[in-house]
Amino acid sequence: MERYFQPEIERASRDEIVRIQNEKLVKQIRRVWDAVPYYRKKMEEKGVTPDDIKTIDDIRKLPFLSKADLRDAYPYGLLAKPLKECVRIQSTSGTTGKRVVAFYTQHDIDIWEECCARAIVAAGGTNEDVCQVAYGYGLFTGGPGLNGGSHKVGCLTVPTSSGNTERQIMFIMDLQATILCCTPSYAAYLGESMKEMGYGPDDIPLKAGIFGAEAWSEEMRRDIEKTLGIKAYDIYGLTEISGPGVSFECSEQRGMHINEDHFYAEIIDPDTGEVLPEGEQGELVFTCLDKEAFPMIRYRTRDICVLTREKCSCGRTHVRMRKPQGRTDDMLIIRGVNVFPSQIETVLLNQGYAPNYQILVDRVNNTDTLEVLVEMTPEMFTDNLGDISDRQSKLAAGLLSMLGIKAKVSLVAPKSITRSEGKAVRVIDRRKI
Ligand code: DLL
Repeated sequence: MERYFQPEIERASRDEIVRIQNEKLVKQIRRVWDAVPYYRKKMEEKGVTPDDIKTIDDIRKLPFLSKADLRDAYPYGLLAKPLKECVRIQSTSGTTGKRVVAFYTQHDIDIWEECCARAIVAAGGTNEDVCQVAYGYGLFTGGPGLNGGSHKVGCLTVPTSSGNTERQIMFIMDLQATILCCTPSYAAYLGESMKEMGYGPDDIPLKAGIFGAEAWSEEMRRDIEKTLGIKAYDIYGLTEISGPGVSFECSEQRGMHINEDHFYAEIIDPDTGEVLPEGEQGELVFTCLDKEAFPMIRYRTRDICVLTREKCSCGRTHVRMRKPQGRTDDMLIIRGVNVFPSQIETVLLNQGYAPNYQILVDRVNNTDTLEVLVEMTPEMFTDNLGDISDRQSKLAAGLLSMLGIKAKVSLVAPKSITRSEGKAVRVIDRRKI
């Protein structure tokens, strides 16, 4: 039976959700106008005042906020509460320039942790579970967010943080952990290590995993589920909007429900800024409806995504987002063709490889080159050059059909590509160096 952490709001009617969103948006915009000169200036430039915002549909009148604004206003320029009311920061490196520093009041931490608790309960978590949190703790939001959510659900929380794989496995086995929270790439690595130590899926006490913070494919999900003997749930979020738990998967595993009583989502055309209709792919934009200290308004995430309001069999009514396909800034343009690392991963996993690969992009004689280093699994490892060459050709053909461009494939020995304990580094683009 499906369980919910906050059933009333998670299953609220559409009308009720819209009523809450209308009310919260009007209040939030008036508050940031009064408290944050940076927002007021941006709104004035767009010719809009709080009086123009009466319902959630009026959100389209508001200016967007981007990473560049965060850089301009660093560190305190977007703070909407006095420092004495703020109790925490979290921070992420971002891909360019200054780090993002996000601020929280106690209220902000409470709603963030509640969102993570919703995710844990959706993955089957109860106060009988032992929940091992192997996301990094500290400035990264993964550890603190899931840790707080796990407390709220009443799980026995095991705050291992990331790394030290042997110790992770020891705690999973000794404490009989039932829920594992970490990045999908680290989950795959833990699975690989446990298999090597002789643990099969039936020996491993875990029943569910809550994996996010990076793009991962359906094939990778199936792989992890099989090795660890669990159901693997996706969780999404970003530091600017709070951290993990902005959206999460339910038992349906068909998209992540956005906690839209707190975070309002839109999809826009990344080139024109035009809001796109439901079902179309574009850039995801979030507005924090009731966050106090760092209330991002129409923040452009750069994540490429699709929203759907199709009814979900889990009973939750909140809008769902598809797995982000990648980020506008992850997208590689190789010989004029858009390539997402997730597409390459899909081809590799479909041909029986593990998700251990690296994508090398370079420019030789003014032409972009794409090379994919792929680890052979121990079972396929061979020194028969003919076999290796056949495998390489098959992978190259799969990549050509998925991407529409040629890639050089190099098979490498098992364990030769560095494993990651947090977000995996998949792409080395030498064109920028
Ligand atoms: O990664 C927050 C998080 C922690 C989410 C733990 C889930 C679990 P940042 O470091 O600020 O925050 O990175 C945010 O990571 O804009 C996406 O591009 C990417 N991302 C996060 N979750 C997913 C996911 C955390 N489930 C950026 N699938 C976001 C794909 C994801 N990409």
